[in-house]
Parts: sequence; C-alpha cells; structure tokens
Amino acid sequence: MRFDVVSIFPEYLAPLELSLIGKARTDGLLELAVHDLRSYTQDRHRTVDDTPYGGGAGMVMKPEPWAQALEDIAAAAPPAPDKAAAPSPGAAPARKKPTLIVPSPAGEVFTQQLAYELAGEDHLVFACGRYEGIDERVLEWAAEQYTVRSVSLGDYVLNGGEVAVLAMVEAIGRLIPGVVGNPESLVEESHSDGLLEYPVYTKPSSWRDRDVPEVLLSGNHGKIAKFRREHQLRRTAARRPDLLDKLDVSNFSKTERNV
Ligand code: 6GU
Repeated sequence: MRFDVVSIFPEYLAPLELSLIGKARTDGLLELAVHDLRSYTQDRHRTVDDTPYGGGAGMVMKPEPWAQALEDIAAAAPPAPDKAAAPSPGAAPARKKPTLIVPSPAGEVFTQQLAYELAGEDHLVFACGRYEGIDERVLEWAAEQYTVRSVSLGDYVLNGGEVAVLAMVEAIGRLIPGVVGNPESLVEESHSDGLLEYPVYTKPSSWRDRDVPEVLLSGNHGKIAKFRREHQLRRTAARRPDLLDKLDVSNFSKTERNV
C-alpha cells in the first residue's frame, strides 16, 4: 500500500517515521512519501494562497500548485498489481483510481469502518489544506483521476489537515496485515464491534486499597467474557449512547439488553 501526503509543512509529518508506522515503512509493508506543496509552484515567491472571491476572512489555497502536485503524484504511482489478465494483448492492465483524501472539518466523519475501507485501497493521497481551505474546483477536477473524499476527524476545528493525516495514516496503517504484530489485538479493541473496550488491569492485584475485579483472577473464561461484555455495554451506554443506537440489539441476549 502506498501513501502520499502533500502539505506546506512537510516537517509536520515527521512522526510517521516513528513507532509502528515507521517500522512498517522500513519493513516494506507500506510506502509513504511527503511532498512540499511549494515545490509545485512556478512563481518566485512560491505562492500557495490568495484572497477569497466574494470576500471574507482568511486565505484560500490556489488551484495551480495543487493540480501540479496531484497530477505528478498520480502519474508516478506504480501500476496496481496485475490481478486480472490485461484486456487485450499489449494493453496496460486497467488501473483502479487512487483515492484522494482531503481532510476538512466539513467532510464525512472518519470512523473505524472508514479506516477499514481505506486500508483495502492500493494508493491513498492526502491533500493537507491550510487557511480557509483549497479552491473547490481542485476537488471537482481531481475526480477525473482520483476517487475524492473530504474527511473530518470530528466536530471541532484544527488549523490544517496535517494533524488529521497523522491520525488517519496511523488508524489505516495499523490495519494493514503485518503492521500490528499480534492481529488479535485488532479484534478486541474499541469500535471493532461497535462498542467501547472493556476496562483492563494488570499486576499487582491489589494496589492502594484497590483490588482487581475478582472474576478476572478466577480463571473462569466464560465468566470473564461475560464480565467484559457487560462492562463494554455499560461503558458505551454511559459515554457513547449514540453508538448503541447504531447497533442491532436483536443480536443481544435478554440480560445484555437490560445492562
Ligand atoms: Cl480533517 N481538518 C481540519 N482542518 N479540522 C478538522 C478536521 C480536519 N477534522 C476535525 N477538525
């Protein structure tokens, strides 16, 4: 899987060299390149923004450097692995469009489900906007070469897309097979089944007058599973009742429905 990130602050993406994602890159599980938007400008001042038509506060990112960057990146992308035979002898195999993700507080919300969906793509390109955003025509034009999606982390405003890209690349990258050492850890975590994760404990079993719940020391796996499931439900009801509304409670046992 390949990731390209375009930003006027490429240094902001340096943490992607660390930890699990950094290791996945050195292990060859994923390729990631960060591009400076200013390197696609043509003028002496390397201008990337201008005042908005119609007036208003702030600046808007100009279309020309974005078009150059997105064109170059799409052209440089390696052909997708040859899954089917070429349609006719000598013809290039049909290539799936790369996905262009435009981080924006005005986008669809990034969820674990979207992370799974995007982890199945071959090529993701992230266009980090700053200021008031990118000229809308860029996103319309890019749809010829890319599947374009505006994506938001949640209902609050960041200064630019870079921090959102750090979060999205980490959430997507860890779902690529081999990136997380023990794939079982992906199964029991928050949001994998639509519920929040159960509380966890480690040694010592008694600490500052607080005891680890007895059942977890019992070795009774049935009881432990029931305890954890109940706490998942309680926690989700208390902190994120909106998540319960999305679940099909007909799959729940009668006791679970009453938690
Ligand atoms: Cl993806 N971008 C920006 N600039 N602000 C945000 C966001 C994204 N998600 C939430 N707030």
